[in-house]
Amino acid sequence: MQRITVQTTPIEGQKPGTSGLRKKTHVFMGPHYLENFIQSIWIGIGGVEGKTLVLGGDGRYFNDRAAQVILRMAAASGAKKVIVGQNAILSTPAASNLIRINGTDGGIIMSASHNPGGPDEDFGVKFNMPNGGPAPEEVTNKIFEASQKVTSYDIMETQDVDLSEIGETELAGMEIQVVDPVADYAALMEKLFDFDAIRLLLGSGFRIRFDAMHAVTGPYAKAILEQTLGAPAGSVVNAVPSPDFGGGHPDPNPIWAKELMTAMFSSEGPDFGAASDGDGDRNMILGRNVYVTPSDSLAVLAANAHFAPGYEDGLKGVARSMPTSRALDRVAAAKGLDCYETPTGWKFFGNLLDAGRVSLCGEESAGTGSDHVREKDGLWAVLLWLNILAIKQQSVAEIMMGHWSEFGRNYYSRHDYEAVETDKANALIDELRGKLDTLPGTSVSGLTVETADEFAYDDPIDGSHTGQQGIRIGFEGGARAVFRLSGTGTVGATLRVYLEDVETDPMNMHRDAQSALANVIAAADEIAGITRHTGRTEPDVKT
Ligand code: G16
Repeated sequence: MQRITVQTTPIEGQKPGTSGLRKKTHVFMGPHYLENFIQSIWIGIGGVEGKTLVLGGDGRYFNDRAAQVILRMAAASGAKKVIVGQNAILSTPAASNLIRINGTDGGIIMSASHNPGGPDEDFGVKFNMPNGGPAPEEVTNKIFEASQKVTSYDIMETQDVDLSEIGETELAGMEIQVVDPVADYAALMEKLFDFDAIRLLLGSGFRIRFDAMHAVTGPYAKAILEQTLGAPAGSVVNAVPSPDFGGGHPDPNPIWAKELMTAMFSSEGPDFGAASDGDGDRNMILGRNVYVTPSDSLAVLAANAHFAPGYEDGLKGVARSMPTSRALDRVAAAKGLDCYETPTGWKFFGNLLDAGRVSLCGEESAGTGSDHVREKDGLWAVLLWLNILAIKQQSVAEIMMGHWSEFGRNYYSRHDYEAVETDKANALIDELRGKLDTLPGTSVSGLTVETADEFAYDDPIDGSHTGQQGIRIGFEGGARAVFRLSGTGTVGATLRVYLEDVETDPMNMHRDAQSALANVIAAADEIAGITRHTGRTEPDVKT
């Protein structure tokens, strides 16, 4: 075994996006690509010598090989210890938890989240900080700068480390602790939730279906929902993680989780349905014949979290990303809670959670979480829902109806235009930006523009400023359209259009969201010239 120094040259495009660096797998597998980025992480965090890290990933294609490279590089650069999930597997929230309970100097998570996996699909790497949360922009900028200057990296030349057995081993003097990916996470969930109440609910004939989408939450959901809480075997489906997620998109939304939608909208469907994504941080919630939007789910959890032991003293405050619907704000106003609006990206919640300003937060992109870790957490959201259902003894549909009649309903939909040519997408946003001053007061598709601006965020804790976080158009009466480009895609640009309208008349609360939003959709198209710029007449995905 020997340490070697490999000469390299910078590789273009290693700029982390909304959540780490995501590229096509074959790009990551190209010569020096992964190694350059890992070396840039070491430089960006001020070196890895003497440090302890957590390492794991969602098990997608190349996860196992990448883990070996990262371990050999950590050892060659003098890391003290790496705590690795068995077979290099860890869900993102479980990795965040391990970083926190072991007080490590951070961790590396290998995942491209809900993007498909396989040699022709996507791979990703991100660094999480000692608080367990995604690196903030200050650090990702340093990593990117390092990637533009990197000239060499150190790596051990040696055999693979056996990661299949739980226990301690070592690599060139660096300790390696292989841990059960599920145990510590399951123990944390047991502390937060009323497992006895959930057990009673699941023992009473209440049927659930959890779709792990062939991704990382399979083993977690089997252990917690079936083995610990007593859901009948088979309640967790697609539970064995596979490197290409069974050939599907591990994205818990009505489009990609079609199988679950069909089951839940059948006459004999289960009482509760849920799904999670590739790395286990997203969630989708369903009742029989009911789909709960992520924004509504966040609002319902905020209104009812006190039914779970971990939150029985009430919430410190709540936060949502800017494009997320303002259903949460209505709950916060009614309960007298502070409500923060942050840019898209879980990393922006970290300071608020660390400072104790908020204890629950979420995003329209199917992410909900709390101060128990510093990542969004799919299975946590499912367990909080089950805890609430167990205590309230109501169906999901009843909970939604009660919520809307108490707080009002925010109709909401996101329209995605995928793989748009980058120049065309940028031109659309630039044109919108250029006319913001002239929009207020104009009438479009029967709506009058009240406000138009570009969202920027000043972090109330560290004072950092983040600009250009989405164009917001507010209409008289409370409707809203938001435009931004995704920071997680790997092909061209994805234009996201977020559409919302508020309804407080109880007689009008049960409409289909697309029809309820028809005039907002038309106004958004007209204001942004979506068809003119992109040539598209329909979005690729509506959620
Ligand atoms: C990531 C981020 C989320 C963000 C989502 C969508 O989720 O962690 O905070 O909301 O991407 O981002 P964008 O709209 O820029 O594509 P995940 O689950 O992909 O890690």
